[in-house]
Amino acid sequence: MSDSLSHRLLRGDVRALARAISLIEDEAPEGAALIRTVFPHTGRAYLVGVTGPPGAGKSTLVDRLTEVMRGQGQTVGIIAVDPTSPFTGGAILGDRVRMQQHAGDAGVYIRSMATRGHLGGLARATSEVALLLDGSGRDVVLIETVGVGQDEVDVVRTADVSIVIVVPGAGDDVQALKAGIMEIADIYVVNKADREGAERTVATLETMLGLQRFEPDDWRPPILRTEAVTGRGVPELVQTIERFRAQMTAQKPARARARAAFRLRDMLGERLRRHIEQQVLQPGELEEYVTRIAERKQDPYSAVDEIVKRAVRQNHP
Ligand SMILES: Nc1nc2c(ncn2[C@@H]2O[C@H](COP(=O)(O)OP(=O)(O)OP(=O)(O)O)[C@@H](O)[C@H]2O)c(=O)[nH]1
Ligand SMILES: [Mg+2]
Repeated sequence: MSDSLSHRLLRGDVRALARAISLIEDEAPEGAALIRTVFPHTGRAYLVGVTGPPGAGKSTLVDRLTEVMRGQGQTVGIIAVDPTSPFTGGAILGDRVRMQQHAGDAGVYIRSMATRGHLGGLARATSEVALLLDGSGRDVVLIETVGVGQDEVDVVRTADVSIVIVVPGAGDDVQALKAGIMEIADIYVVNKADREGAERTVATLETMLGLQRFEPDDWRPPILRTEAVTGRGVPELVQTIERFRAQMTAQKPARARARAAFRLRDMLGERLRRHIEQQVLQPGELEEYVTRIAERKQDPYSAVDEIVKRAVRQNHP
């Protein structure tokens, strides 16, 4: 079943794509087989991560980027990683409405993903969906995420280029950026440049960048100003993305390796943990360990030693 599905997907069939993404989202067993078949045919799409605080204008900007890229004849896939809990879903609707202008354009495929409920982690689910879009022949995949948690940072890490959006007057947000987002930013965008304080925000970012060290050949993240609502500054942003892509060609193998290493380690950890929870420990045993550790009757190091020893013994009796 999933074999013919993967072949239809590889030919660019949109219904097969939608079905395949659902399998990944539902963490269905067919998903792994699907990824296996599609994987050799991927690596062609350019993955653009767009992150920033809630309401920064990410969706509006993604919509504008899509407009410009479509104008260049590129096909686009959009993954909107939705920040709302599964109980509201308000923003999903918002995104849909905002992206109406691309409805009916077969060159644009939009998919929202919930942030909660991915056992294997949001970053993995997102990168697998990006892989499917890549395999189905999309030239560009735009990934919108709210820049808050480690999960979201990991999502952006899987992109080829990371755009970090900041808005004027968000002094605290700019400070908060330092935490993890700054190290992944390839391009800064001060959106809502029509608002007061935009220049001050640019200056703050400049100062923060000034504290970082760059070698002569390094890419120094540029700071752009956009007005997503009117589209002002968006063509320049697209040009900057292209410039980054061109300059990074030489480093592509290194980036690909880093990403592959991250993914392999992540999947190994996940697989081993699941194996131990399901095949080594008896039902309820994990909770017993948790209780002992919480009550300080056992330390976590010796608990892990014990469990790992049992796992090894089980496989080498
Ligand atoms: N004044 C001004 N408003 C903007 C600009 N860009 C976006 N907005 C408005 O900001 C609001 C939020 O825009 P969205 O695109 O939904 O922002 P978002 O970052 O996707 O929001 P979440 O996905 O909910 O985190 C909307 O009302 C937009 O119209 C801009 O350049 N200037
Ligand atoms: Mg949005």
